[in-house]
Amino acid sequence: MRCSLFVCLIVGAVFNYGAGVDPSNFKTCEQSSFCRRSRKVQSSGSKYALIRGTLNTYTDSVTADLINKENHHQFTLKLEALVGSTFRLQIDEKQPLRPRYRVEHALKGKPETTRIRVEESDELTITVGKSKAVIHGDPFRIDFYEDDVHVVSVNAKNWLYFEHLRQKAQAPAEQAEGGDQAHQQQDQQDNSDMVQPASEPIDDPGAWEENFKSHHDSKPYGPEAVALDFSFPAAEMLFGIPEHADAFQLKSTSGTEPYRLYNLDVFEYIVDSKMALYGSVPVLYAHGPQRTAGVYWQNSAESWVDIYTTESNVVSSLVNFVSGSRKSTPPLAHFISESGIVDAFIMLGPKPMDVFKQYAALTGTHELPQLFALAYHQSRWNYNDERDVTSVSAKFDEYNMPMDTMWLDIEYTDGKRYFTWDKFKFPEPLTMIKNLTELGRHLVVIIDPHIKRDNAYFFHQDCTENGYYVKTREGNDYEGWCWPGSASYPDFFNPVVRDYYASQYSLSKFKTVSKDVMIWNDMNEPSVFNGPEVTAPKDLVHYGNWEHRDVHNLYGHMHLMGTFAGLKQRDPQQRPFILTRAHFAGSQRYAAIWTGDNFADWAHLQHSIKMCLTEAVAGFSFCGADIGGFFGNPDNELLERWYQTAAFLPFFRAHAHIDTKRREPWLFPERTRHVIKNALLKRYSYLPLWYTSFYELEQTGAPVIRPLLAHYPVDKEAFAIDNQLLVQQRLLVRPVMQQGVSKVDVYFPAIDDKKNGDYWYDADTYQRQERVGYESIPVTDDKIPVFQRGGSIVPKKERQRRSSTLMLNDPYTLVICLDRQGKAAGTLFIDDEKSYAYRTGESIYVSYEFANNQLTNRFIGKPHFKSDAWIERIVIAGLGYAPIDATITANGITQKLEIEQRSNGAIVVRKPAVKMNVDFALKLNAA
Ligand code: NBV
Repeated sequence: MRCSLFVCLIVGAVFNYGAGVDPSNFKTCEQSSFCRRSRKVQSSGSKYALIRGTLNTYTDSVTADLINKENHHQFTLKLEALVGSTFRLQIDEKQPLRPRYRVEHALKGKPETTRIRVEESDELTITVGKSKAVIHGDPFRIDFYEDDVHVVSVNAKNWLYFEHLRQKAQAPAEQAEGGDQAHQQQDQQDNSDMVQPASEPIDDPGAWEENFKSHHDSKPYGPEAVALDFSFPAAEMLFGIPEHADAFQLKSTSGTEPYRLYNLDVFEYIVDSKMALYGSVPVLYAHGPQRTAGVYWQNSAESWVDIYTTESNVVSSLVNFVSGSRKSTPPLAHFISESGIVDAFIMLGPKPMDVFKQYAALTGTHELPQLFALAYHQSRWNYNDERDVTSVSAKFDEYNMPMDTMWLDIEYTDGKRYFTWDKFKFPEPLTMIKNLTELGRHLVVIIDPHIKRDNAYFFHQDCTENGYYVKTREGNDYEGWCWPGSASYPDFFNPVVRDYYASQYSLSKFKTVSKDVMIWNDMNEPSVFNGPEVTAPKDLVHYGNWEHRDVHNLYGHMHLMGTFAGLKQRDPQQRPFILTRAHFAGSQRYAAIWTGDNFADWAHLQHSIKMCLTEAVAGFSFCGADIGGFFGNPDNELLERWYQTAAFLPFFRAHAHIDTKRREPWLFPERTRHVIKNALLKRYSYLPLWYTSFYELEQTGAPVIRPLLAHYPVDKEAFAIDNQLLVQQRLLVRPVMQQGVSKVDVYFPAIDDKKNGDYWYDADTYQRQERVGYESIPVTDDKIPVFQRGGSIVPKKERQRRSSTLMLNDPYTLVICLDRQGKAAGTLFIDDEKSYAYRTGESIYVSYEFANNQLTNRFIGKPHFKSDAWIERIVIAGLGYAPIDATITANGITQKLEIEQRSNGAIVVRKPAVKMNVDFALKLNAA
């Protein structure tokens, strides 16, 4: 590892290289005072009630006051109805000593509200279309119904826990000195007209200050946790709340640690763990055969989530069904956050895809990426110099392997001063970049948020002079340690700092890159080597006088907002590509993510699928994992399998630690090279499908990769499957993620409870699977099971090129796999693959339909884009007979086309040669 002696010492001490994560460097719930306090409520319950007579009804919401019957503290409650079967519940203190933080910038905009109908009896019933919320006053609880089915309850367990802000009961010595009083007094001045609640001590040694290892948290505002339980009577399993290196289905946390949401740089993270990782997306889904619902807990402070589900919920409900008894306790989630308010969005589905879209309607989607971003990326820490970059790029050509993007990690900079280059290793960056872009390739460079405290560094000078850094409690610039040595952290919460930061990306300032260079934001949790839990102290102060405690999980998100704005300003025509490690709800609007510093072993390969599936349903379809594993050296087989797996995850990048052996594909024996090359070619052949899927994600919020339950919601066997994934509803992929296997079990899901299923066609051989359930599928080193759903049409491009940008005008292949009725349908999106022109109609969006032996196309909107591409071949599987030829009618001309037979009864219609923006009908002719 290359670092200065001092940084190395700190890094070594914190990270303990080579040993895997040391969990004792990170807090448990018991070590985190707000978590242990809030969790205690699980045994005692708490007592909140609505105050009669405080109800106010508006066209789209109701408000009322809530009281804690034990200490008489009052709160305001607001329940708002949003368009799309979603309610928003907000609870805040009625008269807080200082305002409590409300998350900003996570939602894509102000959610659209809708008109409600209110009926008051013993309860308060709020109805919107098929959705209904019933508020019970004492004890306080809200039940949510969709189509009269009870799907979510809030506070059914009475675990609502809201620590009101209070004054510290002072020790006599402290009173004399002033102590924390100064801070509080200043805050209280703003609220001097409010009634101050009495000081009320909380019996917890960590309430007013907390120590962890050698770190002290001064906690000037004392205890301020919020917690609430959500139960899901119609569900059998829970999933969501990334980022954890764990299974797709959430496990019960009873008697163990809750899942933790706190953006952290966890070195050599372990799998099957509920420990926090780099991102925090507090959205959770509850699924059962008839209903899916979700909760987005909008809070950016450190949070923990307890899950109560009998893992055997699926089994136990079967037992209950047979025995005639009622279902066991419904799955339950208990969200616990250190500060902020209760701000929960309750999404009522009713189906999985509905609820994913409801979440996307709140927090947005990734923009359609440039096509190159969906192709293959070649990275390592580090490509040493210009020659290295140029020669790696040339080697891909020499070995006829496609590659779109080269990446440069931190060593390209001048001493980890971002926006600068190491002039010895990279004397002519613009020439190097031009050499790449002339081949249709791109470059991505890393820009981290820690800023070297070097008085000769312009960025540091600007931030110091203008007060742009995050501050300590005393008002000084916070100083931590990271790659550059002593470093400070821009306060991206300040819009002026974001503007300054964005402007650094302009080509007039960052002169040594071109507009084709894209950005990788790493270490933005933020990672602070000598900070508590390798991050920033919670009592730092941000813009608006908010503590870091309140906004920690949003820091990376705010960093991304600056980068995204910068790239847009730099070139308003071009869609930015940004990769980020830290993320929060809504960060998907700005960046793709990857799963961080994984390990070269089979377990981490398996977790790449589990983790990206969870991220995808939480808004982050654009997800991938370092191919080969960041740490360690994969053997040939693991690397081959990793490429094959990653080719079916949206973000497709090889990356490795600086201390690992070089592992570019040509450094491996011929057979491994061959397998890797095939995986790359397979990925490139499916680029039109990936691209169309991302367009549809942007339009509808439908995730690009999906768990089986997304489309097979009644099949209980499929609920927890996380070693298979769907690409849209078109492909089913079951990567090989174990060593030395010659067959794997693939699960073919049922579409109903009578065990009917889809047809599935092997994507290479067209061999058809007709049965529901597990099938043992043979694999070779060069093959993983990929099936196309009967009933779908998949657009492909099968010509081999050195990069995706050179494929723009290449012809298309349409692969049509027929369902039981001999029908199929599928869409294709085409534009310039780069600019925003598609937003003003410069595109072709076409739906293909096959029925009655005929293929037709239908344009969705006008096909305005001028494409030179055309349809080169049409493959049809599942016809059940051999047509002799086909006729195509386009532009008023009818022509005969040849047909070729393939294996397993598939046929190929050769050279329809019809342009992509032309209406046509193609008919198969039987003998
Ligand atoms: O910038 C160096 C690495 C990077 O290669 C990796 O992908 C990031 O996750 N970075 C973390 C910092 C050091 C990790 C030990």
